[in-house]
Amino acid sequence: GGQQMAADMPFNANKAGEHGEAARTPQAGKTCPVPHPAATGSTVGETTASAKTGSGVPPVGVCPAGDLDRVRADAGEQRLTTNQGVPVADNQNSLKVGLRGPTALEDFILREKITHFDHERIPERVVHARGSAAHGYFESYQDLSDITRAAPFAAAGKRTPVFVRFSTVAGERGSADTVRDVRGFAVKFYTDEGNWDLVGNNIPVFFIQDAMKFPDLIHSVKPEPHNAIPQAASAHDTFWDFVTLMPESTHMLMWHLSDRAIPRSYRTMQGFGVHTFRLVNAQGESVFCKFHWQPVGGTHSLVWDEAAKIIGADPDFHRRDLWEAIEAGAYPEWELGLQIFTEEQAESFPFDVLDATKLVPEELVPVQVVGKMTLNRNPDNFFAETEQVAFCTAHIVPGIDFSNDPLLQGRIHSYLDTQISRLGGANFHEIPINAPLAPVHNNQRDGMHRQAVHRGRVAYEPNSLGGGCPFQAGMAGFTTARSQMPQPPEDKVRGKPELFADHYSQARLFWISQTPAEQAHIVNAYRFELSRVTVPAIRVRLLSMLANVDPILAEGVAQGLGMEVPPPMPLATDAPPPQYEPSPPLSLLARPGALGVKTRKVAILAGHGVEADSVKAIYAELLAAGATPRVVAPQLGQLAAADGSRLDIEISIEAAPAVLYDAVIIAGGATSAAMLAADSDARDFVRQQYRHCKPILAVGAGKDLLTAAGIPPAMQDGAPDLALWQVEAGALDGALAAFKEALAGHRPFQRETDAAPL
Ligand code: HDE
Repeated sequence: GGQQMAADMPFNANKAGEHGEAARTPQAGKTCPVPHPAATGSTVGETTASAKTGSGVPPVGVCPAGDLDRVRADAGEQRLTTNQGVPVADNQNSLKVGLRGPTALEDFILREKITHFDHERIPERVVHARGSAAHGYFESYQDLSDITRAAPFAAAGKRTPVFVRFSTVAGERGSADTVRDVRGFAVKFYTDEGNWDLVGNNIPVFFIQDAMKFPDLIHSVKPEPHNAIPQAASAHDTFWDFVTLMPESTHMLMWHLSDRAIPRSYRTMQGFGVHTFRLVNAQGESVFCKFHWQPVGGTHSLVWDEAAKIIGADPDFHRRDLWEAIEAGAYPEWELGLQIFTEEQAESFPFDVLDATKLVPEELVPVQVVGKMTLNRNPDNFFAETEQVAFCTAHIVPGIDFSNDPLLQGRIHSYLDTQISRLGGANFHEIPINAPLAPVHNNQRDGMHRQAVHRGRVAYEPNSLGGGCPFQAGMAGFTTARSQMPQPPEDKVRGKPELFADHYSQARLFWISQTPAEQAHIVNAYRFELSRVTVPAIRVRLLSMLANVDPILAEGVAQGLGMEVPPPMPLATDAPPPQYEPSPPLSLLARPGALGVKTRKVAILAGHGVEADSVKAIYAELLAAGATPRVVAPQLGQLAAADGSRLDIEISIEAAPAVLYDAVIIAGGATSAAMLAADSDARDFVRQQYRHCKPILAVGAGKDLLTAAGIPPAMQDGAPDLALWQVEAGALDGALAAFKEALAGHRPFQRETDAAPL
């Protein structure tokens, strides 16, 4: 049959019919006798990677988000048609007046195809254009109805389908994943009472306090308008010009310049609702709430030199990582934590809870874990789901309410508004990925691309002709939170509350809560970004800002820029600044995570003459532990092992360089080690793994590569703290156990050297 032939033969069998007289009779019609995998029925329970697109229906008892089955299209066993369902005989050639003649205007098949193609793109998101998403579910650990009537928290064990999109902010849709940037963390809950979008970031604070400044912020960070440079980077004049004129951004900048902005994976970042929200119970009583997503896999980041190199080696690094983890059945998980506090408590805090540049320290209000989110299914189609999903902060459900945070208030408008131009009209809620699972009934009608076919003559309320339907839900519907505190009438005013004027205390809190390695990374990141700035006055302004945060920080950055620390920027308030104690949870190293070595990528570097037995043993052990080992060599093909056997090379160094692995094992065998030591790519591989503080295990003669790469001998010899081991093949067990432990944990930053050790 055709499919069999197509699979077996490296050419297109339809080609023969395209030429000369044969063109008058199209080739044989049906060419797909092999049942398509999707046509063979249910794949429930399937957890491993498969040939089909996406990863099927969710394996656990929760309905597919948005009930997508009704719109899933699959061409298996189907004939090709136009958009009007007309069968197409020939999809290779346009209709010509004679074989060598012009194309006929009447070729409606060609015109439909090209016209559709011409309109395939929609505007990308004005921010957060680059992203990746997955389906899953949220499971509540407990019944929270005493504090909120929000449907997902109605009972212990209750599952609510979710669709989650992660993103960078500044880059365009095709930009690289590992740039220094804030990451979006947007969750759409398809609840029984309508959709709730928790549109957060991986950083708990923001650059600005008022929505009025958002277009300015984004215009400053986006590529500069005259030459559209640079792509997806904050390291340029306009960004630093703006933020150094906006001291309220100081706290957020500390996070932005920390390793939070270069995560190892979407799976290893926290998420935050950022703003203060309200939770409301059925009695209308409300409390304030901050939302936290805590990755079960722990918080892990890259180092800058590595992140920058990954931009070249694999621009889809985070997209691929998320996709592969889900296909491998290593479902990413986050626990949802709530910080709950009353209005009275909020009054007593030394900062304003309506100020999005401030966080609520966990020492002040502990995070209470209330449920877990699991992502267990990749989208079937990137455009239909990931691109068309429309998150709106205005999408809240009964039991959730806004606070008066002026940044949040502006967002409530912006998201709905932006979808109208991005998705081409007011009916974007009917696009399958956006459609709620809860039924929709109202008197809104018509508009571009309307899908629903409303019946009856009534499209107004009150009505008697429709029996008064749809009727108001009353107290069963959405109701706003009542404030417990008396609210005096106030004049309209453009301004900010007093406490918004403290711009530095929490920036200092962040700084003093970091480990020395994290502090060094922050200093280096400021140095890098400000070195890219060309206007000296901007650097001076930045230093005067940092002088208000911490003298060591300001001094470190000044040294890196070859400058003196100038006098501090004038403060916006005379009020004595609050003093904070260090808050350990603000360090990335506070969360090692429970993922272990699962999905961690390990390169096994080998050359001809390798000791095949130990490679196979290591490979099997890593695989059994859930890690992803790869035999890496200077080029593809097979290795001739020392024992005469042959070993398949899985990938070449060129195709997958060091930065794409979490650790490296240098295989044993004197000839193999000598071959690698003579190869500059192999030496670079080890040098980078060393410099980026990743575990290194050299088996037997493999240590010769360490020496050739210039790793200091003192560090080579049995230094568990440094996650660097040399062992004989016979004594592998202990070292491999220690290696795996290091692979699961945080990096040994004491090994970090700014320049390569050679
Ligand atoms: Fe957004 N933001 N934002 N933002 N934002 C958008 O909506 C906006 C802010 C965030 O995966 C846009 O659909 C304003 C804070 C995420 O589809 C737009 C203000 C936080 C995403 C918009 C903010 C976010 C967006 C662009 C200040 C963290 C991606 C396309 C008042 C709490 C969602 C779109 C996705 C996207 C406006 C500030 C998170 C234009 C006006 C603070 C994760 O509506």
